Amino acid sequence: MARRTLEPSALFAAACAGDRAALARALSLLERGDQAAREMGRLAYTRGGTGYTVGITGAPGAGKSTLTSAVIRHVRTAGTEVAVLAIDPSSPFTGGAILGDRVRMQDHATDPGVFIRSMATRGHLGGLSLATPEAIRMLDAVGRGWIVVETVGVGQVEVEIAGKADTTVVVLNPGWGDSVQANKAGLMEIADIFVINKADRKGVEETRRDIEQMLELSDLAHDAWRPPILATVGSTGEGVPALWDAVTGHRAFIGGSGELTRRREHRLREELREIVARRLEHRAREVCTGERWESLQADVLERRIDPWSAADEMLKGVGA
Ligand SMILES: Nc1nc2c(ncn2[C@@H]2O[C@H](COP(=O)(O)OP(=O)(O)O)[C@@H](O)[C@H]2O)c(=O)[nH]1
Ligand SMILES: [Mg+2]
Repeated sequence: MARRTLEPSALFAAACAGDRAALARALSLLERGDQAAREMGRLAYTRGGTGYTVGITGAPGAGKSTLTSAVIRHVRTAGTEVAVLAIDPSSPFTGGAILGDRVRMQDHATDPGVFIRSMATRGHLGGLSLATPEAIRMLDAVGRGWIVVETVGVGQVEVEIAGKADTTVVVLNPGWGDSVQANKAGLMEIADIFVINKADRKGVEETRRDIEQMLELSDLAHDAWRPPILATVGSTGEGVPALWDAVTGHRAFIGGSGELTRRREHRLREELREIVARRLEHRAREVCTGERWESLQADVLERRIDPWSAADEMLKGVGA
């Protein structure tokens, strides 16, 4: 029944009861960002709070999806349930995932303990940065304890999203220059754990030294948590148990130090601020149309009124 209805509360209830198709539809509904999405968001927010997010980020081709798949395989041997949100802002119409991701993730398609979703934003007012936390809250609300978020670590918005996880893993490759690129992209600041993936190739030690040098120059090296630098081979799973140990170690560390609470509060405050800003922008576009707008523009152009006074006129009685 829930498959056919779009009514948010019925969909939400079905998703919470473990109906995967309903969960997928609930996420699609959230991505649209309309009134029904608002209602879904309200339902999810009141129920969540126990899930933990792990961000996996890095340049395209670094091996994030391969590594994510290996991480899933590893945690599933212990029976841990996991959800994956793969974010690819470059292809909103295909649902976000490139074919390679799809194929790799098929390995887990029949495992009920794994839920994989790629994100698209379609009409969402706030774009990816506001759609992502809502999708995460939905996965959290239905009881997914671990939520892995794969993001491409290029571009300001993407790096911002990547840095919003509870634990952020930055994936680099061996060889000269990769860490320099990562540093430029702003990935060094958000890293809780570094992974040198494709460690079957030459140059692991050079990359490790590069990262260490950059850490020395940044504040990170002097924080209570010094990001470990690990080596993995995503395609064989080598190094993945140690990576997962580092993730759970970081979780325990920030849980104990109060940093987890601080991070989450900071994220919520930022999100709230962004929602207000986006809604005001949206309202501004609505307001700047029509007759009054046209005539005020004419007044400004003919110097009967200055731009700031004209804006005051436009903003009279405007709510968002
Ligand atoms: N040699 C080698 N290749 C890898 C490794 N991990 C991933 N790859 C390959 O690197 C390519 C990009 O991997 P993918 O996971 O799609 O990267 P993403 O864009 O970061 O998600 C694919 O061809 C993978 O098979 C690894 O550890 N060693
Ligand atoms: Mg990928």
